[in-house]
Amino acid sequence: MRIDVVSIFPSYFDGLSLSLLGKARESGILDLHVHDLRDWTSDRHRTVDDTPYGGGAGMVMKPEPWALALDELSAHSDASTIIFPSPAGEVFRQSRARELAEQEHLIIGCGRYEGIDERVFEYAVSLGDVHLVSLGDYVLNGGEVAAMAMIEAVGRLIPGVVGNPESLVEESHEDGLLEYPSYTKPAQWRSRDVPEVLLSGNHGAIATWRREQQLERTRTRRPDLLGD
Ligand code: JD2
Repeated sequence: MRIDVVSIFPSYFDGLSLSLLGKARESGILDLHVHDLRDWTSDRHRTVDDTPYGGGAGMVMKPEPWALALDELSAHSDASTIIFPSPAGEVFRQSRARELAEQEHLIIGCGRYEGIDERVFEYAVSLGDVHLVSLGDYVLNGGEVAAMAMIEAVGRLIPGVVGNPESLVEESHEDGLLEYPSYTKPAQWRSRDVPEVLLSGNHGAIATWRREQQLERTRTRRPDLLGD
């Protein structure tokens, strides 16, 4: 998979090259390219923003640099999926991460200020499959942190990125429930015991206990996942 990220803060993504995505990148499974939006400006000050029509606080990202960036980057593949992190987008879930992990080319446009001129989203539809996606119901200052979360969630689903394929089906959200609690040695620590069933060697009893824990945690912490 090729991922192109466009941002006015490309150095935000430096840390992403490390961690679990590092290996995928080296092997060519994940080909990440981070770009500075200002490279598609042509004025002396490399301007990317302007005042909003209709008035209001803050600035809006100008459409021209975005269109040039999207024209150039979408030409790298026959089928681009173009993602704009946005507080007004659909919430990003594991189901979306699975969908995106199947694409050959993602372009992620990270806005700043009060966001991007609306016509950019309309124009992008002529270049690829466009999605406005929100990380969740809280306000960030721009799309970069959301883009990094999405890249990490998608990247680890690409075959060859996670070492152990079993770990993908067992964890949170893959089966629509929260994870069961995990323990490691020592078996007793500061007067706290590891649940006895986990030391029993009874794999059936362990599986049953873990499923009960998943259901109970989901019921108390995330009832919305059980369909309320
Ligand atoms: C962004 C901003 C409009 C207020 C580009 C915020 C996001 N879950 C999420 N919260 N906020 C964002 C997000 C994404 C992109 C931009 N801003 C600042 N815009 C109103 C603040 C500018 C996601 N994904």
